[in-house]
Amino acid sequence: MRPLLSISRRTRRTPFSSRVEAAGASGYTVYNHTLLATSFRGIEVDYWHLCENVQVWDVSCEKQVTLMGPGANQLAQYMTPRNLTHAKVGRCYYLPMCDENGKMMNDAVAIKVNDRHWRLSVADSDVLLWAKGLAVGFGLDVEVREPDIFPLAVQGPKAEDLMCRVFGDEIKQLGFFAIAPFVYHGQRMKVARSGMSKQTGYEVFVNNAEIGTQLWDELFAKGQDLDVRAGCPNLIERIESGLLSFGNDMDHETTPFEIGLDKYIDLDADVKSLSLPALRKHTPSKKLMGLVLEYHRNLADLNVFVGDQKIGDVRSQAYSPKYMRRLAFVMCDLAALNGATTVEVNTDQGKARGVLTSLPFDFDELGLTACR
Ligand code: THG
Repeated sequence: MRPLLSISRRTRRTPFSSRVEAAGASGYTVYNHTLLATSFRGIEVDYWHLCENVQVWDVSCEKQVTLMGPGANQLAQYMTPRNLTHAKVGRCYYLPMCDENGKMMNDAVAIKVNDRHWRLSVADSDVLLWAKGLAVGFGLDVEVREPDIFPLAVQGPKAEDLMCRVFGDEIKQLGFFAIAPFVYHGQRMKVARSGMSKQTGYEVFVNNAEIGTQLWDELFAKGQDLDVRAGCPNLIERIESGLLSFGNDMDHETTPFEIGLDKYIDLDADVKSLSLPALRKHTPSKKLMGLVLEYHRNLADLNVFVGDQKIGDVRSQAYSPKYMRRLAFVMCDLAALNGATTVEVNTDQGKARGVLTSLPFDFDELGLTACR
C-alpha cells in the first residue's frame, strides 16, 4: 500500500481544496504548511495541456505576509537586497530575501499597497517568523500578519481569453507583473499578470473564501469550450522556463548571485538592507547552471562529474517532451568545474554525457526545436 499524507488543521486545506480533489488531483506536496497539488492526469499530460490551453491553479500556499505600519517600508527594505526606494504601487516585484550573511531566506513576489503597507507573496519558508523577529529586534513600528488571502492562478495561452470572460476586457490592460483591483460579485480583489509559468498567466488574490469558490466554478463554466482544467505549477514547464523553486534550487546556504538573481540587486544602492554589506564582499564559489542530457534516461543519483571529479549536484530535473531532452538545474562548484561544459551523470543505463549551459535555457542557441 502506498503511504498516505495525513491531513490535519496544521496541514492547511484551502477554500479550493474540495474542488481540487473533485478535479482529480493525483499527487500533493506541502508548501508553506498548505496543500499544493503536483499533478492531475500525470505531469506530461498536464504539461501539454498547460502549454496549449488554460488551467486554474489553487496556489493558496503562496502565503501572504503583510507588513503594516510606519515601519513597513523599512522592514521590507531590510529583508531584501533589491532597491525598493522607487517601488511603485500597482507593480509586482520579484524579491530575493536574504539574511545578514547574504544567504537566501525566501524569494517572494512583493507589492507595495501604500507607503505603510507591503504584501509579500512568499515561497516555502517561514517568512512570518523572520519578519516578526526583525521587527522586534530593530524596534520597528510595524505589524506582521498572515491575512486570509488565497491566490488562484489562471495560466496558459488561453488565460487572457478566459479572464476577460469573467473580469471584463480591462484585464488586457495589465502588463507583465502589473497588479490592479477588480470587482468580482461586489468584492474588490487584486489581479496580477504573474504566476509560476512562462505561459501567459494571471493570479487573483482571493480575499473571500465563499466568493472564491464561486469564482472557481465560474472559470470552469465559462471556459468549457477552452478545455479549461484544474492544474498546478508544472515541474517540466518550470524547468524549461528557468523558474526557481526555494528549497529545491536554493536554500539557506545559497546567495542570490549563485542562482543568477544578480539582476535584481544594485550593490551601490544607498539603502538599509540587512544583506547588502555581506553581498558587497561576496565572491560566489558555486553557480546554478542548466544541464541538457541527450537521452530520456532516469538519473541513478544526483551527482554530476567531469571525468572522475564530482563538480555538482542536481537540484531539479525533468524530461522535456517538447525538446526531447532531460533538463536539470545543477549547482556547480566553480573551482572543480574549471570552465568545463561537458559533464557526466549516472543513469539507470550507465553513464550519460550532458552539456552545461547558462540559465534560463536558450533552446535556439542549444540548437533544439520544439517538437510541437
Ligand atoms: N506568484 C506569487 N507568489 C509566489 C510565486 C508566484 N511566491 C512564491 C514563488 N512563486 C516565488 N518564486 C517566483 C519565481 C519566479 C517568478 C515569480 C515567483 C517570476 N519570475 C520572472 C522571471 O524569472 O522571468 C519575472 C521576474 C521579474 O520580471 O521581476 O515570475 O508565482 N504571487
